[in-house]
Amino acid sequence: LTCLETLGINSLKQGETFYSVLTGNSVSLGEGSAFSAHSPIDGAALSTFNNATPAQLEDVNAQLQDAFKTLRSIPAPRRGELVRRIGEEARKYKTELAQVISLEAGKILPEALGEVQEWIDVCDFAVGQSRMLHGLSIVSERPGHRMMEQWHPLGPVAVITAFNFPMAVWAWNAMLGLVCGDPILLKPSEKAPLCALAMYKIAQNVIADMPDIPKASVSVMIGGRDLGEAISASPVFPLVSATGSTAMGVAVAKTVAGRLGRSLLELGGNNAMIVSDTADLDLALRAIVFSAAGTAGQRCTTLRRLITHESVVDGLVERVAKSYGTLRIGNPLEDGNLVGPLIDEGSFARMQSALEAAKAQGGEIICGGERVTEGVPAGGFYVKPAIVRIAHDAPIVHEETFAPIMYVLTYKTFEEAIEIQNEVPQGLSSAVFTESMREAEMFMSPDGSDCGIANVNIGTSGAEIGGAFGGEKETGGGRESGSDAWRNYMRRTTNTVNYGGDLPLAQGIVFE
Ligand code: UN1
Repeated sequence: LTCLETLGINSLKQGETFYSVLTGNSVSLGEGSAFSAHSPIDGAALSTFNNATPAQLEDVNAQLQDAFKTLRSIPAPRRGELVRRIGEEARKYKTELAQVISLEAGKILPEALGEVQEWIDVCDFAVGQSRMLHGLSIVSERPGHRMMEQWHPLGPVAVITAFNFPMAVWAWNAMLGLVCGDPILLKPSEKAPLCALAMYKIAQNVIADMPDIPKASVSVMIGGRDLGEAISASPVFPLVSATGSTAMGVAVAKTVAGRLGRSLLELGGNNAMIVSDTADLDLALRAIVFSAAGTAGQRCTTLRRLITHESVVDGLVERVAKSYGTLRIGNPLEDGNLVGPLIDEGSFARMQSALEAAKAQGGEIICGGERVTEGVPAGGFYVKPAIVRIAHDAPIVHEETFAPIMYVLTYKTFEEAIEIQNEVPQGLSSAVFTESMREAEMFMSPDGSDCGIANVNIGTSGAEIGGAFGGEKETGGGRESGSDAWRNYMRRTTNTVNYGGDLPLAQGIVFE
């Protein structure tokens, strides 16, 4: 727990209760009910908070609006300098930050370090972007006229995150949002509030040395569902970016749409990999094990459906099961462990009922699913990753269970494989393993995968930050992180300028 000390998180409390409302200008305790966040490693209580209430949002909103008035006219490269320095701080404290992720989310340290690296990477990306917020120059149909686009800061942005990527998802939104000129209010998962305090500390340390940057540009409110609802309903936020379950996303989307705000959603995945009869199976094996068992199956990009050609399925499943047998399961902070705990007991219970449902629907459990209690810290919910052979259209296969269960399905023709891949309501990530150029191209074509991410000879998880991240259908349609995702955080104006001495009307209209 020295990481909490080193990062200065322990200074953010009154007695034993951590602050829930932090705006840079002030910190205060929540005024709602108390809750404790527990470490999934051993179930021990890590921190105590009081929920911030919707009433407390009012003062924060006023601070965010004030911050916006200043931030929007600070030159974007200067805002890039802010993000550059935040990236340097994150580099300096990479290990400690990763330890906080491991403590709260149960992620093994190498993957937690990878998550902090995503934050650092997106800082670098955003710094460059801060000098590239450009719009188009457009020819006008009228003499003596020209047209152009400008991208302006949008306003305060609310970022609602999930427990499983407590730092990276905030960073995708916040680092880009800041260079775009938007103050960022984070409402983190109540399962990972210390990660939020760590990020707040890092950013506020930088802001302390940059007096021109309004402090509330990086704010945090830790609270429950009622706070999320109040944020979604508040016209202060032209954009609400939310990551989590589809049910949560639908609730946010409805409320935000009700006031004609924008939502940026990154919701459930039910990601599949097609393994063709031409595939390099050694490569596929490694990708399957990382994507399906890594992070204990708790990534939105986790591989959940393995769609295998019927001629290679038996051998492949045997090799995956054998490899699962060698995976070290245990304390995520200990060297050599590759699978940490599930986030909590509820998650374990949902995994067990999914496995029961799979059996009832004709599935055969090839291996795994059971709780591990030996050689792991008591009080944590450690499980063996499960492999289930089942029909592609069994109802449970079409649901996302946030745990390490991989359903193995078979196909005969490649067209059938793509149909199976696309038949679920979610549309985040997908992959094909094939040595056939035709299959690879077909998979990426308009007739292929309907997901936001479609990989060839790479697993479904572990995307780089440079691409646009997100997916279709129940995944919510948002795209975050790289490519042109910065545009989410800005508003576009179209300017038509008349430098002539006449006033010709568009469309040739004569009005005299
Ligand atoms: C998530 O699980 O919410 O592609 C994000 C990946 C990571 C991000 C996952 N870069 O697996």
